[in-house]
Amino acid sequence: APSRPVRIDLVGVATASGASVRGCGMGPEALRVAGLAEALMDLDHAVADHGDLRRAQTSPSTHPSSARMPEERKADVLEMAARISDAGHAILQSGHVPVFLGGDHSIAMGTVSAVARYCLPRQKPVHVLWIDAHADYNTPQTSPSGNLHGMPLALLCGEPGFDEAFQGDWLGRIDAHNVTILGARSVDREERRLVQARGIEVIDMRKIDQIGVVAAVQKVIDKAKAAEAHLHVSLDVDSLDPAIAPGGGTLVPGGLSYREAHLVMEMLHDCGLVGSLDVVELNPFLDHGGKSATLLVDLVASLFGRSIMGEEPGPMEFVTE
Ligand code: 4U7
Ligand code: MN
Ligand code: MN
Ligand code: MN
Repeated sequence: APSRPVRIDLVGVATASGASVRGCGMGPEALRVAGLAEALMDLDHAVADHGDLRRAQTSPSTHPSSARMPEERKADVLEMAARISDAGHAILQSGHVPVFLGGDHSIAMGTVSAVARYCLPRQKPVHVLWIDAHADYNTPQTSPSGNLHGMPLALLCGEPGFDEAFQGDWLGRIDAHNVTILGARSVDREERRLVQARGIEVIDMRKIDQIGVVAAVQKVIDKAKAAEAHLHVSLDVDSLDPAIAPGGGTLVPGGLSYREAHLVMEMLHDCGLVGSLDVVELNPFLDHGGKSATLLVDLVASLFGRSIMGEEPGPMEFVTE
């Protein structure tokens, strides 16, 4: 089947308010410099870059790094989430494929909300593939760090413990049974208890070692296909092994290899179900000469149809109006 070129809308979210390590606010620009738009256009897609969402002003802090007061950072995260949710929703309504460039992973509170709000009235189930070293399923009660980039999935799955400030019209909900976490190797004790209680599928690194990424990802694809779902992919740079992707603030050894990660993306392309994407947590300040940024761009290219032998890529039946 011939590949269908799509219209891809890039939305940068220049923020690190959900993290304690600063620098991932520069992520969107590093992905541009690494040639993201060019790589997608080279695959015959139409690309529009919406530029970056960012706060108009940030108050300088007298403290180093983890710096600003938790309440102030929370307000930033929530403001950005609302803006991302509205921007993403508008892009989906125009029939385009939004690609969100983080920024820390708290931006997924907004990105996945956009997808959920778009799909709900269309009776389209939302499936989420969360590719990450972490589960990002802490609540404000269970979080060991208080950092909101460790909590987006819990909020999106309707976990109690988030105060009313999190419950705006911008928030969309997803079903925990439609979430798969791939590549996990650092899950906090209380977080693990929650993830297990809600029935979230976790394909951790041990499982990948044992069954391989092909079987792991095929399972996710089969389930999404059977449900005729919109598949949202949320790619955290720390899912990758730190040896190939050093540009992250929360690195954990033992991650996905170069080929494992590409194979995941190639399979996702061929399934034709992916309708939206996050690329998050890239920290250019910690990266080694653009190594991680370049890898992420190549992975996104694989997801959008780049293949080694340039064969006609499989169907790309993205959600359109
Ligand atoms: B990321 C952590 F405690 N679980 O909640 C937490 F280990 O978006 C890390 O996946 C969260 O990078 C990492 O702070 C968030 C910690
Ligand atoms: Mn994450
Ligand atoms: Mn992570
Ligand atoms: Mn991280």
